[in-house]
Amino acid sequence: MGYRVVIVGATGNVGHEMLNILAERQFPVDEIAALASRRSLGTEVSFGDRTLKTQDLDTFDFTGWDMALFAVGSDATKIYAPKAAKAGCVVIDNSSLYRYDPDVPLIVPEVNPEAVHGYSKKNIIANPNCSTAQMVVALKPLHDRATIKRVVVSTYQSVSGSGKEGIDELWDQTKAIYNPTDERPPKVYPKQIAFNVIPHIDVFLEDGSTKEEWKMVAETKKIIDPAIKLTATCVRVPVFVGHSEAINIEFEDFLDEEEARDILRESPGLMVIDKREDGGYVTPVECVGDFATFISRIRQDTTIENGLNIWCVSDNLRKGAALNAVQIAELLGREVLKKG
Ligand code: 11C
Repeated sequence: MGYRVVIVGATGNVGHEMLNILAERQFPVDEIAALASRRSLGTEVSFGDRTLKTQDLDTFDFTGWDMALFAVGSDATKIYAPKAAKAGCVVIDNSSLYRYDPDVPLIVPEVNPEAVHGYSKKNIIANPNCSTAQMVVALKPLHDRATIKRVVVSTYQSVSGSGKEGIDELWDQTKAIYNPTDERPPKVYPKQIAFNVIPHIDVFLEDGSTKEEWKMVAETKKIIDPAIKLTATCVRVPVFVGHSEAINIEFEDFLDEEEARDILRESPGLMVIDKREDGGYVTPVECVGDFATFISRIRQDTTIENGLNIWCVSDNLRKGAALNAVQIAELLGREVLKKG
C-alpha cells in the first residue's frame, strides 16, 4: 500500500521537479493529484511515464489524501495549507510562511530528522530556503565534531531561485546584449543580471541586511543550533540553476582539514570533489539534476584559531526545494504514517 499524494503548484519549476523526483525515487504513490491555479488549469504535467491533467486548487477536497507538497508562494499557501491540514492531509510547505513558527518543524532530513514528530501540532512541516538547505547539510557533521561558533557565508545564487520569470529575464537580457531589438524592460531584478552580479536577494531589512540573509541566520539556528552565529551576504549571479556558497567556519575545537574532508566524505547527502588542481572542484552547471550537495576547496583558515573554508554547490531546485520536500515525505512515511 502506498500514499495518496497531492502536488500543489504542479506547473511551476519546483512542482515540476517534485513530480520528477517522486517518480525517480519510486516514492510509493497509490494516487497523485497535480493542482494548479485556475490560470494554468487543464495544463498537462508528467509524472514518470504518465501524464496528469492539473486540477483546480480552489475547489480541491484534501479529505482522504495523506500528504500535500506545496510549491506555491506564501499568499496562496496561507489560504490553502490550513485547508489541507484541517482535512487531515499533512502539508510539506516550500514557502517561507511557516518556517519560523515554533509549532511547525523545519526539516532537512540529513540534519534534524527527529523533528518530524513535531508535525502533528499543525499538520504542517516546513521546507527551508534553498541557500540554507545545502549549507546545513555540510555544517551539521562538522558541528557534531568540533562545535561551530561562527559562520561567514557569501552566496552566488542562480536566477531559478526567482522562478521562471528570473530564468526568462536572464535569457532575454543575454540575447539583447547581442541583439538590442530583443531588449525588454527588467521586471524581476532591480539591475541588469546578464553579465553582472547583484548583491541583493529579497527585500531590505532595517539593519541593512536582506530577508534572504536573515533567513539563512534564522533557519540555521532552528535546524542545527541556536548558539551558532552566522552572517551572510547573498548575491544573485547570471547562472540558470545551481546555488554556490563560499563558507568560512570558526569552531570551538581545532579541526584539521584532512579530518574535515573525511567527515564530509562520509556524511549523508554530500559528495566531496576536492582535488587541488585545475578543475578539481565543482561548479553549478555540473550539479544540475543531481541529488547531492557538492563540497570542494576544503582548506584551513589560518587567520583564526580554529578556522576552515569550504565551497558548497547544489541544485537549488532539487536539494534547495523539491528534493528536500520529497525527502521529508519519505521521512514522514517511514517514521509516522508507515504505509509504504
Ligand atoms: C532565491 N532562495 O534564490 C531564494 C528562493 O524563501 O523559499 C527561495 C525563497 C524561499 O531567490
